[in-house]
Amino acid sequence: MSKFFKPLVSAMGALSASLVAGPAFAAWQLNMTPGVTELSKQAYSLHMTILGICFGIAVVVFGAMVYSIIKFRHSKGAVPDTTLLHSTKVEIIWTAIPIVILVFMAIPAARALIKIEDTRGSEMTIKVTGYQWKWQYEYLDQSVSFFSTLSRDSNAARQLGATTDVSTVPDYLLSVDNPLVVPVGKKVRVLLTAGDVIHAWWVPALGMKKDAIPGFVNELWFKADQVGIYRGQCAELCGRDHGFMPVVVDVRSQADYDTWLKAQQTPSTPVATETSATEGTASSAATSTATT
Ligand SMILES: [Cu+2]
Repeated sequence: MSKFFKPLVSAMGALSASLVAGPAFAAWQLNMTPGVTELSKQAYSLHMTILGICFGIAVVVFGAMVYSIIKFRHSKGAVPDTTLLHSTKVEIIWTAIPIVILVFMAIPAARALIKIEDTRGSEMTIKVTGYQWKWQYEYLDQSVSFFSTLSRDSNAARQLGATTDVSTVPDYLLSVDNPLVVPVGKKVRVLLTAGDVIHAWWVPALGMKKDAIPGFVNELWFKADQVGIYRGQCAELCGRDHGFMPVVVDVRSQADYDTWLKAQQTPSTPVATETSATEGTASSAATSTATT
């Protein structure tokens, strides 16, 4: 092995070993999550359809290429075909086919995009404000408002010089003190903004991610089909502690949600902590996995 390749190969070996040995590998998953909302499922099926089309195109194009290279090689006495050069018929065919494919893909994609933007018929609205480095949730019309910050155990374990083994911290860097609590099966409209710099509110299982921009109000909606806790992160590099402002959405049954809401509206009761909820379906931003 040459002087150049030896360190390269050992570096690649070390890299692959670290990838295999890393704790993230335990949740190794190639595909995106189908999620638990109507929109996330639609995005997932759209992704699978288009992936299938791309795969089909790749098989046809590379198949034809490999076949031609082998079948019509110079050593077999192949003579270049000049009839395809500047042929109007061929030009029309190889322009029309991709157009048809693109239109075929654009129809379901446009349908999904229109649905994503359609917040009509929302049953409740929550204003979400990003700050360095926490989220504020305000339930408009319910007079409930609270901040959501990184959970105490994750925060202690992440400090420089901390001796805690982070693998022992439950949902390390993906848990908060006060999650966003919403009822299952309700169309929830989220109004997004920020108080300082640009953040982005992202929960993979809900299929939604949008920027929270100071001075602007963005909106998104979701309707969770399953009770559970869904985790995400700030997805816009927002400063030093960008990695320490996770998003946790606690989807509860209507009855549980009503009880929680009533408790919030009683002034002396502190907001429910994440640990008080039943952990049903979980999704982490790091793995984009939803399991039941
Ligand atoms: Cu942020």
